Amino acid sequence: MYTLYYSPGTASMVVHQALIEIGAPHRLECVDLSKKERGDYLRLNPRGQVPTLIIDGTAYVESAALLMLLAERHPEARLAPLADSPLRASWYQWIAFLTNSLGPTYRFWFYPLDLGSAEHPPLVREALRNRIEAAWSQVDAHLAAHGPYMLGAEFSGVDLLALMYMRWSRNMPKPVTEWPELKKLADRLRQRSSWKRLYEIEGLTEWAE
Ligand SMILES: N[C@@H](CCC(=O)N[C@@H](CS)C(=O)NCC(=O)O)C(=O)O
Repeated sequence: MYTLYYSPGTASMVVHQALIEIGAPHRLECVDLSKKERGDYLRLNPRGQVPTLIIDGTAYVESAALLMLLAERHPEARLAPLADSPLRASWYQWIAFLTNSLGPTYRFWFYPLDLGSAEHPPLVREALRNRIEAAWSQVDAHLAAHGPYMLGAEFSGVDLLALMYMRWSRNMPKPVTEWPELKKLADRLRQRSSWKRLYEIEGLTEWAE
């Protein structure tokens, strides 16, 4: 039994959706991110962020790491290509690419205080926007050549990570649905029953399909 500390629509989404895809029994604990004081939760996650996943009594953090861990613990769910498949290298590569190039940049976009100001100066905002869009352009070109999924013909956990990050662009100046291949991937993934279930449980509405 896993316990996932989550907050709707945040970086915990990918872990939550992976648990649903796997069908692994899990308990959910909602963390109220609007409260500055996170008290006891800081003992599980010293930065007070979500997600945190409890496995056998130990707390683990970082969404991409938790996705990989779950994929490896439940190989039958096929969220990762088999270890001896040539696609396994691409799986690591794209998870690292997405989490490195999009994760921190989105974080700065949504949390200007991380960079020291309540609101970004226009030049910083523009720079962050450019970095996010450059990463999405690269993914769009990759999908055009090697799609329809991130690893080609087969769905995998990389698509779940991409889907979470894609959703976060929905109110940005250029949402991912403005890139043709990203839109196709988003539309395809938003049809998955795990996505619909995630929306029900987390009480989400925007960008459902
Ligand atoms: N690198 C972390 C980032 C986690 C993160 O930034 N989570 C946000 C929600 S998307 C959060 O907990 N924000 C509340 C806060 O920082 O106080 C991961 O991918 O797990």
